[in-house]
Amino acid sequence: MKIAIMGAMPEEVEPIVAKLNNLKKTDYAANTYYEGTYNDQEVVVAYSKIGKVFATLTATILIEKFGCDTLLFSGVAGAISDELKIGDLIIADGLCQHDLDITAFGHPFGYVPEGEVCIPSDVELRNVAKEVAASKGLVLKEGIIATGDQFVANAERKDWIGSEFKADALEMEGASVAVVCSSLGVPFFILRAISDSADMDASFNFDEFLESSAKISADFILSMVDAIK
Ligand code: 4EH
Repeated sequence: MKIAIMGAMPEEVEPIVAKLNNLKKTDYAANTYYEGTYNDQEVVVAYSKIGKVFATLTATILIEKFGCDTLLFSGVAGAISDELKIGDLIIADGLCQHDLDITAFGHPFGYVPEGEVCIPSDVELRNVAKEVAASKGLVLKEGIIATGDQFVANAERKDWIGSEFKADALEMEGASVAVVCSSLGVPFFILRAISDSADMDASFNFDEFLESSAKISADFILSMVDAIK
């Protein structure tokens, strides 16, 4: 087994790269990939850069070039659900693209022919996460995560995404990973810690809590690597 661990921003993967042994850096496709071991488990870590296109590229390379057979995403998200506060963890049971719109042809938001509005993540990995959370006494929320190429800092847009997709959190990469992994038959898992509430305070809160929330997510992902192997 070789586990890909992906984030979007440097802050999201640095706490993970810092704990690897036998580190080997490879530059490929205008990005850097970190191969190494965590407690003897082989992993490949990378941050994609922000947004759906870069995330698609990186997820594909982790699988097709580096031979990863499981993908874990770690990062931060904006909360939609009022139950989610800064630092809280959410795992995606499904991912959708809130900015995908061919409704002019009578299709629902988030849908294109031969695709699906909401792509489910791997049930076994979700169960591992629940066991890890229980063993650490941590609360994990499970719900739909909506992805789009927008930093949402607007209560109206956030509420629309919440009602249209029944989403509890939003970010800019998860659904790309879902499309790549489901297409290639690779089990995947998306974890996010809340950095802001996607409202008018979002950019301010994001800057303040990116590092601390990214670390909360990264620590949990490393515990999952231990639990998987
Ligand atoms: O990778 C992008 C980062 C914001 S853009 C998506 N990430 C963080 C999750 C996220 C998010 N996405 C959409 C957290 N809060 C979000 C929100 N809307 N409200 C970025 C951030 N800093 C510098 C440059 N770009």
